[in-house]
Amino acid sequence: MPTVDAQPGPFSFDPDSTALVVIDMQRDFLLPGGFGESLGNDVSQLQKTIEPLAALMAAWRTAGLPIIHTREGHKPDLSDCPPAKLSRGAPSMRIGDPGAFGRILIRGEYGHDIVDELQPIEGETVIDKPGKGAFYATELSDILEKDGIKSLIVTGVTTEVCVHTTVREANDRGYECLVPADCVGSYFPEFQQVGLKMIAAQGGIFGWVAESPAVIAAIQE
Ligand code: TIU
Repeated sequence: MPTVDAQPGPFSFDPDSTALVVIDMQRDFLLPGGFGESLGNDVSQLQKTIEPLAALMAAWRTAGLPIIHTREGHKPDLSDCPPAKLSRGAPSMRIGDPGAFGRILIRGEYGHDIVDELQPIEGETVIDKPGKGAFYATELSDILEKDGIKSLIVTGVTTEVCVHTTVREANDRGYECLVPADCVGSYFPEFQQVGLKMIAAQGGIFGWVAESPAVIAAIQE
């Protein structure tokens, strides 16, 4: 069984029951001039995940293993956006407002879609989620159950928000989660560091943390 050198200890997984989950690598969060940057965030902190994640996705595809992509966003009429989420932020920057890449976080808009480098290929699953976690109000549980998935390699942005929420949701549902540190990103370096520590602390309270080259080496063995 492939084994990855990880914190708090080695992570072993059966490739036949493991999916790579790529959380919210969307233009609205990652591109200069987009929603994330308009909120005052440093998007370069997220952009550095693109290259290692592209390499991990390529190795995963070569091994013939499943990739599940997620996108955070809402219906054009915002009927799936709770008022509390909508009202947050500066009034000129609300979800649904016109942004540099179309209406912010609205399904079907250019900014809502995944960055060019990490676009899904045919046969891969794309989950549109209205919340931070990938399980809330989505078909993810059904898909994982149908495919016999037991372990998740969780990547994407942002570490302390949608990645963390998803790892926590997965943890409560009995999935083993490994987070490759170089394939998750936060706008805030201190949240990146502490967010990763929180996953592996207490003997792996939410899961394991590793570097992506170790995951790639494990599936190529
Ligand atoms: N995908 C995700 O993390 N959504 C966010 O809103 N993240 C922030 O850090 N704002």
